[in-house]
Amino acid sequence: MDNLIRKEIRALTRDERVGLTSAFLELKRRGEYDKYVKWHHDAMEATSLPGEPQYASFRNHAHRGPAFLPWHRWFVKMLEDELRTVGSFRDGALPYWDWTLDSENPLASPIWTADWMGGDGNPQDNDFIQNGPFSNPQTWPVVFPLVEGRQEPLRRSFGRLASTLPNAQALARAMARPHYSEPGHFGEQFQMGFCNYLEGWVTPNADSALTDPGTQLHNRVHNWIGGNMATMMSPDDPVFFLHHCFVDKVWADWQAIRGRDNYQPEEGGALGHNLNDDMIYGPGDGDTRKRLSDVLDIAALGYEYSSSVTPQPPVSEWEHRLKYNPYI
Ligand SMILES: [Cu+2]
Repeated sequence: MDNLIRKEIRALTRDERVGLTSAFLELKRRGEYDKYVKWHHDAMEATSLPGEPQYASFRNHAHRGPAFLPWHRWFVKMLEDELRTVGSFRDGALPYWDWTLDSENPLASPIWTADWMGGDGNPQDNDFIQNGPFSNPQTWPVVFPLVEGRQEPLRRSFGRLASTLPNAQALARAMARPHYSEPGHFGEQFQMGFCNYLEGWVTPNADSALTDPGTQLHNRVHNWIGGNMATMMSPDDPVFFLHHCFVDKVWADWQAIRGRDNYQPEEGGALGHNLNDDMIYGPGDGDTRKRLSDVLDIAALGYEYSSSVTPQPPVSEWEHRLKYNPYI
């Protein structure tokens, strides 16, 4: 079977967009969506619910460490496979949102239109979003924070927690890193491995070429969107998956340069972060639970990425890319 081709959000037809948003709504209606929110929540370090591990050595199993990329690769793939069980998305592939294309004018991104993912929240009304396919709490109830019986609309707060989206220059700084991870393997600002860089923990304190203050890249996108996206339950907002699809593409692009099997550490890292460790706290159950080493090859998982984006980004973006593109 041919690989699925994941395209940039701007390259989808209107029918493809509607097919995708309808499939998200159908998974929610079937009661199959919120398990993704729970898996993500349970894999995170900070705890907010009774009965969760409180001991100091408890480590985040999906973030702030090298498992970040493979854990989320499988998380996104499982969701994509389940979306494809819905008729409207039978032949679909999840699109990626290249947020660097929108860094100069994030509010004008086509992703926020009412026939795509909908727009910003209303600060006068708890940051609840006002339009789009996910604004109706009857059809897109957010169960927050996974407390039985409590539901509310989706929240966003564009630009409040971070004032800008990451730009192509910041992304190129990550792409230029030669090692997947570096000794220590913790998500702190002087650990300059590719994965830590892309997750966003390397700040201008460690790389003065970065122009935005504070947290970067993947983290910054969560914060710029705000609302549910800035919580442990960030998959409550389906834009999570379009964001993480791009993060996954960036990793696949880096793997094409540096080698697919260039994962570190092989051993000696935190539990759940070594090459042959199982992914902890999902994603998946039983046969769908994977080891990190099972997901290093996207072709073996049945998909690839289209690099063509329509329309072309502004010239200045391309200049950044040409200047820093490690292919050249
Ligand atoms: Cu995550």
